[in-house]
Parts: sequence; structure tokens; C-alpha cells
Amino acid sequence: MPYQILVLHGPNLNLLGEREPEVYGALTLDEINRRIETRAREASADVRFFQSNSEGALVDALHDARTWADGVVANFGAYTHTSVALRDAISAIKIPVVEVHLSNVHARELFRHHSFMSAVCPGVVMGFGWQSYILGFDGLIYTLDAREAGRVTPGLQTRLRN
Ligand code: CA2
Repeated sequence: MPYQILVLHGPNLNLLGEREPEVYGALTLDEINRRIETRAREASADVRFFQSNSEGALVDALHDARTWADGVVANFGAYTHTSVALRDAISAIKIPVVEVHLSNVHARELFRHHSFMSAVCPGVVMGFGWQSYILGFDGLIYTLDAREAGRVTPGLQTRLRN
């Protein structure tokens, strides 16, 4: 049975490609999703996509994912820096959620340096534009493969403590 993966995109990411290409790259969200789809095909995984500008809808998507997905790749956008509700949802669902960002948030404003999500994720990828999603996807597959083989990755070990 192929892995079932959810890719989640948070607020304003539907506008990608329209503004700030120097920060977020020139690709639209659809173009990024097509590239993730290509990678998923290579990895024999099934992938579904969801974007929302609402915190509650993202919480609901995580809850729903626990019924069908093996793991999640998520860019929570600005909610990364504000949302205890999304962090609690990640903790609650017990499937691995890999955090990704297009930009290197540590090279930006101070308020972006803190993530409520990182401590409950097996790993974080940032700063590589759309490639962050591909690297995050690969990290998730690595985590799922390791778990299936009875190994625990360092990131998963950390996550289990939170
Ligand atoms: O670098 C990332 O991926 C972010 O998650 C993007 C968020 C930002 O709040 C995080 O700090 C880092 C913002 C996404 C906004 O997307 C836009 C797309 C087009 C035009 C303007 C913003």
C-alpha cells in the first residue's frame, strides 16, 4: 500500500507567483503542487493538497488527515508564529507532520524566528524556495520508512517527548 501524504498550505500561499518573487520564488501554488506530485510519483506515494487562509480549516484538515494519511508536509505560513491551536492539532493526530518554509525565516524579522510547530514536528526544512517542499517530502518518506523498519529517527524521538 503506497504512503498517503497530505500537503497543507496556509494563509496567503494561494497568492504565490503574484507578488514578492524575491522572497517566495516565482512559481504559483499550482506549479509547486505539480512538482510535488512528480516527486510523489517517483516515490510511489499518493498525495493530496489543501490550502486555506483559515486557522480552523487547517485544524480540521489535520484532524481529517488522521483518518487516512500516513504523514503531512505543511507550510502553515504566518500561523507558524502564532497558532497554539495548530500545534495542539499536530500533537493530537500522532502522524508525523514535517514543517516547511519557502524562505529562511531565521534570516528575516525577529517575529518569524519562533515557530510553535517545530518542537512537535520530526523535522523542518526552510530557505530553499519550492524545493523546501520536495526536501520536506523526502524527509517525511525517510521518517515513515524508518518507522516501518522499526527504527526511530532523531526527529521523531524528539517529537515523542512533546
Ligand atoms: O517562508 C515561508 O514559507 C512562510 O511560511 C511564508 C509566510 C510567512 O508568514 C512565514 O513567515 C514564512 C507568508 C506566505 C505569504 O505568501 C505570499 C505569497 C505571495 C505574495 C505575498 C505573500
